[in-house]
Amino acid sequence: MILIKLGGSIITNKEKPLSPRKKTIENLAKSIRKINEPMIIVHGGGSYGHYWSVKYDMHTKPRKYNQKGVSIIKNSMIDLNKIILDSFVKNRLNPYCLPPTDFMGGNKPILKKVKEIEKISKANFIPVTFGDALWYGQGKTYILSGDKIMTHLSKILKPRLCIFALKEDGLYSDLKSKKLIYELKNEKPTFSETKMDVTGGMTRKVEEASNISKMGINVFFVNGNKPDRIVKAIKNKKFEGTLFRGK
Ligand code: IP8
Repeated sequence: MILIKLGGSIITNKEKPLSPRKKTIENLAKSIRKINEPMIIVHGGGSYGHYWSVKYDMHTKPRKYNQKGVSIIKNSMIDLNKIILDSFVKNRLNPYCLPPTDFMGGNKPILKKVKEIEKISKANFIPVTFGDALWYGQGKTYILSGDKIMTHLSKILKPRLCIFALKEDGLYSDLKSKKLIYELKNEKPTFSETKMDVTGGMTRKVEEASNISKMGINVFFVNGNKPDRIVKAIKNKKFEGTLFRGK
């Protein structure tokens, strides 16, 4: 079984509020069709969830946030999720929509529910979940990042590998020359980031990727604009991107 995270910056245009990149989503769906192995898809918030989270000042820390904001963020994620699901259905992928409320209790994954997701994926459905605004308890809510979901699912399901589809080729050792880092083992690169998401952008992604690789699972950062690279990483062919080596 494999886990694929479709980053918000690849499935939406982050420069423009509420703008899905439908052609890219379509291309991703077409490539995903070439994968014949059980998988789970997680997607990010991009110019949907992040746009509203910034507007309503909602973050990953559980707090009593503006309730109208929570509702609007949740609604926007449903809108984005529906676009992904429609594209998947059109490409005969049998998506099975699973909002994170289906397997999260507060900020912890529910073991039994997560194990059920694996069964759903092995029965030829593609479970599709996403980062979201979630109930924490005692009147508090928080933003759960799709990247964090990747770590939760990995810990319980131990996938064969994880893919993060980004809008860049991978991690660069130098932003100016865009020199690609091909492989990392037991090391966390340090880099500066100017534009941050409410969930922590690339810093968060690197954090979760290295957490997952420490579980002995290979994690690939791949350019989602070249979705064949996702297929290559999965099929063990010559791969272009950054590998966080877990084994
Ligand atoms: O883009 C965050 O998910 P991410 C989703 O995976 C929201 O960090 C609601 C901002």
